[in-house]
Amino acid sequence: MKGETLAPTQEDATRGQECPPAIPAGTFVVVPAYNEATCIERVVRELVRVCPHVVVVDDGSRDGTYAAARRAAPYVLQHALNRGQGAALQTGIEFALRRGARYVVTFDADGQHCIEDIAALLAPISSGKCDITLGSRFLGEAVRITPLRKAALRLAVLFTRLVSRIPVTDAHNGLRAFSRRAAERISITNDRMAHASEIIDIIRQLNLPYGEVPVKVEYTEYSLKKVRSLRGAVRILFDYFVTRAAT
Ligand SMILES: Nc1nc2c(ncn2[C@@H]2O[C@H](COP(=O)(O)OP(=O)(O)O)[C@@H](O)[C@H]2O)c(=O)[nH]1
Ligand SMILES: [Mg+2]
Repeated sequence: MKGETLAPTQEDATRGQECPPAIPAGTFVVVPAYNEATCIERVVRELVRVCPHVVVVDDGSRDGTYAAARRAAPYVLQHALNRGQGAALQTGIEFALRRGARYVVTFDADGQHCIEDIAALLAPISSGKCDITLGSRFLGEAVRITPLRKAALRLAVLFTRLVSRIPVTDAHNGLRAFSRRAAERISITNDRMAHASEIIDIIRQLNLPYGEVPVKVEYTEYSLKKVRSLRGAVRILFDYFVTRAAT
């Protein structure tokens, strides 16, 4: 297993014909969505311009997320009840695999991620360098966030490094990519937000080759409104240890 910072090569950038630019054929983008009616349609419309296989998993939203996603996405799945981001991702990944996905990308519904980063995440996987790439907002340009949020994210990184013993630089970034082989082997059992740490644990347990790729996270007014409270962070820790004890 190796964990390095990976930048795309020219050869990587020209691979793939089905969904230009530079996104390899057989890529499925899984978008977990919970109460994102105001932005899901725009996010999906931008995604389908670069990749035809976009799977939205409406996680039991109480607003118009499902209807908005249906207007733009080729595939929309729905949880009858809100189960959490981890469960929504697992549902979407299983669907993508059943549809024959060769690569699976996970992409948040709130417009925080940049479409241009997807190709860079996939390049090291399609060229066989690794099976998983994790987006890191701390490897590229300086991130413009409040000192408190930065401290919380750094703490999450420190915690992950200590507990999972994987030297990541960003522990809770929703932008990731998996080869089919990795997606088949990873089974997210933590329904809620602690799935991010669980994925990193699985990388270590299965000794999967992984790399980190610099990505940009856009902190829009909308996404900042949803920033988690201290109670939310404690809940993530609690969920993480419960899952760990059970596996
Ligand atoms: N907060 C939350 N997000 C969910 C849930 N289910 C799916 N999601 C989606 O998971 C993604 C990340 O959620 P968000 O709250 O923005 O987390 P953050 O960006 O990591 O702080 C978004 O696309 C949400 O719509 C859920 O139960 N709670
Ligand atoms: Mg967000």
